[in-house]
Amino acid sequence: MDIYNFGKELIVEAGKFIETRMTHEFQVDSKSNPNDLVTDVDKETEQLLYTRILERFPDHRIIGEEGHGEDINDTKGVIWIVDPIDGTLNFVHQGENFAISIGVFIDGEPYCGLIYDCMKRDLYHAKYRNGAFVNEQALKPAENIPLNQSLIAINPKRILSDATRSPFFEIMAKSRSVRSYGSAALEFAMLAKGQISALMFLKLYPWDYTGGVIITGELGYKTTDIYGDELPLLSSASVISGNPKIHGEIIEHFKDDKTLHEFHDAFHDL
Ligand code: 2AM
Ligand code: CA
Ligand code: CA
Ligand code: CA
Repeated sequence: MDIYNFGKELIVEAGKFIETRMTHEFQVDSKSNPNDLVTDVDKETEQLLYTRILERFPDHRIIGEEGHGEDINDTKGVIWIVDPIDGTLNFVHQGENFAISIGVFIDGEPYCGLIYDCMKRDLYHAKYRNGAFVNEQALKPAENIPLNQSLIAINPKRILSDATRSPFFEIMAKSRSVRSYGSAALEFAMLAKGQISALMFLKLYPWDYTGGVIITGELGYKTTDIYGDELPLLSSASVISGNPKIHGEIIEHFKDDKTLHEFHDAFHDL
């Protein structure tokens, strides 16, 4: 079995693990601040992914939100970038609207992306240059819907900062309306389904976006940082993703270099 098919089976297995595990008690702790939560289920699911990948492919490397791969500082060989639960606040408060997200890279080049909405049992998947699917169904290519006819998704807490407010509020005001679902991976899945036309996320990590970038990239969606540059695999970045038309419209708001740098520094203080 190749890495892609192995990954698809693994993410579904991890989804079943979460579904069963969440019916029992689990501990909830906070990380960087009282609203940044992590549970035993996040940690145990990351451990399951880590163990299974290394059992099958001992020479692969794994980067995960809950502590794996912090020592990795090059992109040689096969790297799995995993988020065991994307949308932990939804997991804790709602028991749904979260996903497992995986991006696999070979020598720094995209290989496959996987997002699993465990509670809906929807698997979004793409092997680089082979199209993108939800379960068995092919997803449709991006349509160039402009900002003023679009729903766009954001991460609201970051946008509330005085330093970041202005350009983001302008973009939001120009859009048809704004949504916030609390899981970057699921918001990429919504982009892939054409339910929203763009997402703007200030300061995400590779485990939040790599799966989604590979899947939506197959459909012609464009994803960059706010500077219009390619996203990193080993550090955080602010993410603008959308059809090529709306991506261009959004990026236009950040074209003044000086402003851009000020905002970027501000995100990293949040
Ligand atoms: P998480 O649930 O895996 O932490 C919520 O709007 C989105 O932002 C989720 O994808 C969430 O991922 C991510 N997120 C939440 N808190 C974050 C933080 N402190 N730093 C970076 N990303 C965060
Ligand atoms: Ca988290
Ligand atoms: Ca995440
Ligand atoms: Ca997570």
